[in-house]
Amino acid sequence: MGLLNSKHSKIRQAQILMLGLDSAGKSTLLYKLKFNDSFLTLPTIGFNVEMIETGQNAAVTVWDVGGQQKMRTFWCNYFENTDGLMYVVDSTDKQRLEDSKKEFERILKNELVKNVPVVLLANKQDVPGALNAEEITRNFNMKKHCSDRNWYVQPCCAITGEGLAEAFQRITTFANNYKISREEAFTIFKQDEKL
Ligand SMILES: Nc1nc2c(ncn2[C@@H]2O[C@H](COP(=O)(O)OP(=O)(O)OP(=O)(O)O)[C@@H](O)[C@H]2O)c(=O)[nH]1
Ligand SMILES: [Mg+2]
Repeated sequence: MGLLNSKHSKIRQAQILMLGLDSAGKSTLLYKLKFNDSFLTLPTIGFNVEMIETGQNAAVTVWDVGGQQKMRTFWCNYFENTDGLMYVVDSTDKQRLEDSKKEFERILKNELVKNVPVVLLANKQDVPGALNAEEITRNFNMKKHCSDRNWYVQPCCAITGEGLAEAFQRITTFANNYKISREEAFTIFKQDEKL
């Protein structure tokens, strides 16, 4: 995975929004994927944005927005035009699991991200005692809350990079399919308008 060159104008490019509580590992994950390296991160104030190539003729723009409490009220400012949502969970932070779940449910209720596909990342799997993907799936009641969209729960470790490529392949496929169905719906709407 690497930098994209601006000449690649024909590349399908989905917009991916990455959210989750502070310290979930969003920025670590983003930079591991982008540079294949582990960086010391500081809490994100505002956002980071990176373009990541996910395959031949496929790329995603990833928006990594700070997760501190005071930043969460601004999350909705990034919802418009999102083709895929990545929600990062610190699988070791059992105390704040409920908070994380509440924020997740709040996002899903927003009309602007209705039907937008979700990949939930069960991060920090390298830490002994971390909840596994099945436990996170159950805890977040994914079947119920994501019944109106494509979803997947991916176990990962942002430090070693394990699970990240799979997660990004998955969200890219989901997001491109979502984009196509949205464009088709828009075309039908426009045709109906002409009648
Ligand atoms: N053990 C372990 N630590 C991790 C992992 N991912 C991130 N961390 C650590 O978790 C801490 C927070 O990581 P960040 O990437 O800054 O978290 P963030 O989600 O971007 O946080 P905000 O910017 O405040 O929203 C850092 O000390 C990371 O090194 C992981 O998979 N395993
Ligand atoms: Mg960050």
